Amino acid sequence: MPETKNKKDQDFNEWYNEIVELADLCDKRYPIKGMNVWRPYGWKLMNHVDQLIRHEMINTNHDEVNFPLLIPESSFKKEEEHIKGFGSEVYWITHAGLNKLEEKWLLRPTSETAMYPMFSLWIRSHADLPLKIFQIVNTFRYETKQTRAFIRVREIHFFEAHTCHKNYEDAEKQIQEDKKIANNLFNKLCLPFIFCKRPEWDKFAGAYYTLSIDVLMPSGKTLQLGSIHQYKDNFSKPYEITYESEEGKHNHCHQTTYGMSERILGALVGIHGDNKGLIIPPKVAPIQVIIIPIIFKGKEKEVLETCESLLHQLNKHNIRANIDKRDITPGNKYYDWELKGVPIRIEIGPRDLEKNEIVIVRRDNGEKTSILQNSSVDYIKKELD
Ligand code: A5A
Repeated sequence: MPETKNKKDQDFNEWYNEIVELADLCDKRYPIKGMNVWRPYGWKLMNHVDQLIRHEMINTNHDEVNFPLLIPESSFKKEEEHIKGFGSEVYWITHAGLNKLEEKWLLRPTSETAMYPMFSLWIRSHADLPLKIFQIVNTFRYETKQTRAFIRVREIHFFEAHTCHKNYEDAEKQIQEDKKIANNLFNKLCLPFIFCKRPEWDKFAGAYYTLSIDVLMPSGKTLQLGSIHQYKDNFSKPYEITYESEEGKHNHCHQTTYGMSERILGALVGIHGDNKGLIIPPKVAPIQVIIIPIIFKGKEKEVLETCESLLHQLNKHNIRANIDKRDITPGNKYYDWELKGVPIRIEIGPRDLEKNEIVIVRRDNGEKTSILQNSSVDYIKKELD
């Protein structure tokens, strides 16, 4: 079987760069550095990860919102630490059409300063709390370190949850919930991680404290896949986010945020992949099962019919499956789908039909098993789980 030019255990970085393009995840030739084009296969994969995140959010009573991309300079400048942290990383808009703007706008690097002026209008009383919202949008950061597909980009596919609470204790409970969400999500993605309390100098700009979600990459470096922040009332004071308590007192909210990005894809590629290509966890694989008909003259019809009937059954059970009917050799098809990281390959040829069997090959460990056709759906479901 053909392998990548660069080897994962010899030159991890070059192997990574090769694989993200070979597997059609993204195209880095777009003429702005750090702004890559999502190709269909990569975008599907990202969407499946987003769906897992949405599922966790909905289960924990977060509502999805969508804020404008642009933020007025005056809103941005309200929290001092935040500006110090992000000031050198933002893109500014100074003109609109032929006019110079009276007040500059910036492209959101994250959305605290877009959301919090609105929160101060939305939150009136203790009955409005907790407020738990999230969005999945693009954010922009003028990264000056070397950019890398998914791992460090300048236009970021970004998830951010923002919550407001009555007091510090309630905000702390939110952080416990956030940790559970991370456990559920990264278990499904088969990514081992640790939480790590960041030292003072490395906490998020404006946060009281920051927990990072870190994985170990094969290069030996850690990669921060997400972060959970306790803000206390650091933002609610400058943004005047207050509520009236049961006793009629006006208090500042305590806030948290939770951020993740397409960097998760970087970890999936880097940690799971091998020299044949991607290995995608079934929960997020755009195609979970690929069926390859092994065609011999005179037996085409029978083989294809069996493939179609299996495809139909798999789809009925919500398994994302496809048949590769291209006019190329089975070997070339195996190579393509291994590169794309499809978890299960099924081979069906005339000899299998005679025995009422199909052949199942797992992408992760290469295990090859023949099973009876009538037990195939249950078997495949179990293997995907
Ligand atoms: N407002 C909070 C949630 C926030 O912005 N936190 S953060 O700055 O730490 O970003 C959240 C996550 O986004 C990071 O943990 C990291 O995984 C990811 N991220 C940050 N900058 C990135 C970049 N340039 N490219 C890809 N992912 C990035």
